Amino acid sequence: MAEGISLEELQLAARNHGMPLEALRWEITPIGLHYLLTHYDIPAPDPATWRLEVDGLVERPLSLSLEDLRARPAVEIAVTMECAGNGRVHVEPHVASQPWLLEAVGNARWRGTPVAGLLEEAGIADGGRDALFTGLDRGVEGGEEQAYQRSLPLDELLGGEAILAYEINGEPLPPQHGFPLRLLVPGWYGMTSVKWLERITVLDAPFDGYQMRHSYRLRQEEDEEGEPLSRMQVRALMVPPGLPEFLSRTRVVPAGTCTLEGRAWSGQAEVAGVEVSADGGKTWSEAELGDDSLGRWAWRGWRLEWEATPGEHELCCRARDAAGNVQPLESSWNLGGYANNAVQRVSVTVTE
Ligand SMILES: Nc1nc2c(c(=O)[nH]1)N[C@H]1C(S)=C(S)[C@@H](COP(=O)(O)O)O[C@H]1N2
Ligand SMILES: [Mo]
Repeated sequence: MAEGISLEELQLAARNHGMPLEALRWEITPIGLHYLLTHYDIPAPDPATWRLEVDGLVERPLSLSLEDLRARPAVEIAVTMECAGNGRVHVEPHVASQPWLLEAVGNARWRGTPVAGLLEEAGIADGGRDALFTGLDRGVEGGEEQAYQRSLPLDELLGGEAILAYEINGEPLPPQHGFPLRLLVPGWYGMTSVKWLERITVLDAPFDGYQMRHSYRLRQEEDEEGEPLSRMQVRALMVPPGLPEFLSRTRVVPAGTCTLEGRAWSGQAEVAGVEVSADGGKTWSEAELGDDSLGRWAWRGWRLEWEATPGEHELCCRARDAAGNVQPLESSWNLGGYANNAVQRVSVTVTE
């Protein structure tokens, strides 16, 4: 984080707030504390006239009101969502975009109707392979005027647990989270979960728009095709312990037993464990994992009692998942500064 951020980045950061890390204490993130990321402006659709259109390669195009959607089979799932740019500020050289440190995450209870059921009702016509989700918000990015649009393979949607969500934590979606309806794809980075949905279009190939072709790909160079981002990498975060110093945010902790706690998640496999280091990653101790009562798509709590001795310490936490993925100690660079799941480091001064 050697270089400063620009006024343009500050402009983005002031609109798109993160989840203060002390909010990791809540198993379900209260609505106003969940992170936010909106590329363009927040639209203000009229729920009385708003409709969701389902078209393209379908046997029966659908046009549904919010009431129609609420009358369909409903499920509620706890889902941890993280922006693919979380950790961006820690990659070097600096990538100019929304300057996330580590706070672009939240865990909410989302209620809605399964996407699979809706697509089955519309009926996939011959050649249908992918579904394009179009939001109501428009803007200019990379010189192209566009709606925010992303597609997903039908296999992923028909076999998965994606929902069209109209509630978060028991409330109708607030404007900033996609009112009246958003896609929610558990396990995938946030860009997948299109907000302010107005249309689902079945296509015979992945959509080739800006948010697919240019953004959200792991690339080292502009002219490289790269790999599309999909599922969230494994990550643990901790509640910064003790007291913060106002400006620097460094932590002050009294000597003695200090409970370190946080949450861990992975979109690729279940969380298998979390380790904590008090010496910048040289030695590690296994933390105790909390239960998985919120289900597969939500983060897991963890805790460890740390015997804090006077002096300067660098606390780190690192998660691993059942597929064998482990967080790296160092950040690695890519053009978009995406998917940087290097371990969190918290500087702590322990006082007598
Ligand atoms: N229509 C639309 N959907 C969108 C976006 C957007 O700008 N417009 N941002 C995406 C990105 S990059 C993320 S990380 C998540 C953030 O969701 P949240 O703001 O509800 O936390 O929404 C995704 N869905
Ligand atoms: Mo994002």
